Amino acid sequence: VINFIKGAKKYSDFPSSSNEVIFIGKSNVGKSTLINALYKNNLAYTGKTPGKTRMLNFFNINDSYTICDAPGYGFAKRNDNELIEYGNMMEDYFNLRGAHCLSILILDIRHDPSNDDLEMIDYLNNTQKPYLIVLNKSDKLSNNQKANQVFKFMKILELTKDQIITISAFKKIGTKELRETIEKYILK
Ligand SMILES: Nc1nc2c(ncn2[C@@H]2O[C@H](COP(=O)(O)OP(=O)(O)O)[C@@H](O)[C@H]2O)c(=O)[nH]1
Ligand SMILES: [Mg+2]
Repeated sequence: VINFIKGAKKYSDFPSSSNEVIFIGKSNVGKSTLINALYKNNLAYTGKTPGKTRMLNFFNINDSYTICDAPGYGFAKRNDNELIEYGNMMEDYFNLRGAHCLSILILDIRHDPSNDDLEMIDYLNNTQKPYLIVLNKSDKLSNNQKANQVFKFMKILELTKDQIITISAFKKIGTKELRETIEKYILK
């Protein structure tokens, strides 16, 4: 069974879990679309209203692991209070979550990483927790453009080709392979 568990903003409200995957990225990069493509239609909320998406939303994947849909960062309209709230929530998550945890950082393949993206990557490097970089919206580019962008991301992020996964959540290209990669990691 794949189902929504709950939304939570602070550590004491997080559901218990021993294996977990968290999906992180800017607003609109396709986090919720990706979760639905990987696991189940209409599982994660993909609308534009921020309300529900301002918390961490947890889902149960066949009782074998949990996934977490994180709110998007770098949203221009967010005020200081919201930014502090976001920061505190993510600090709680990364500092206190004991679960065997894998982060999936989603970027838009069409655009260079923003300062917010680079800060998040820095942060993940500092937590020393494992993460995968996923380039989404590949359906928007030609094969040539895709190859150029992957090369650019490799240089900017100082990663090798196999550390970057290219997908289209919308067209479900590369999503089966991504789920296999996630499960190989999280269930070992
Ligand atoms: N063309 C294209 N659009 C996508 C893709 N993934 C997501 N989108 C669109 O991008 C918008 C934001 O998606 P959403 O999943 O809500 O982003 P989130 O804010 O990161 O959760 C929606 O209009 C999606 O249909 C993709 O792979 N290709
Ligand atoms: Mg979302």
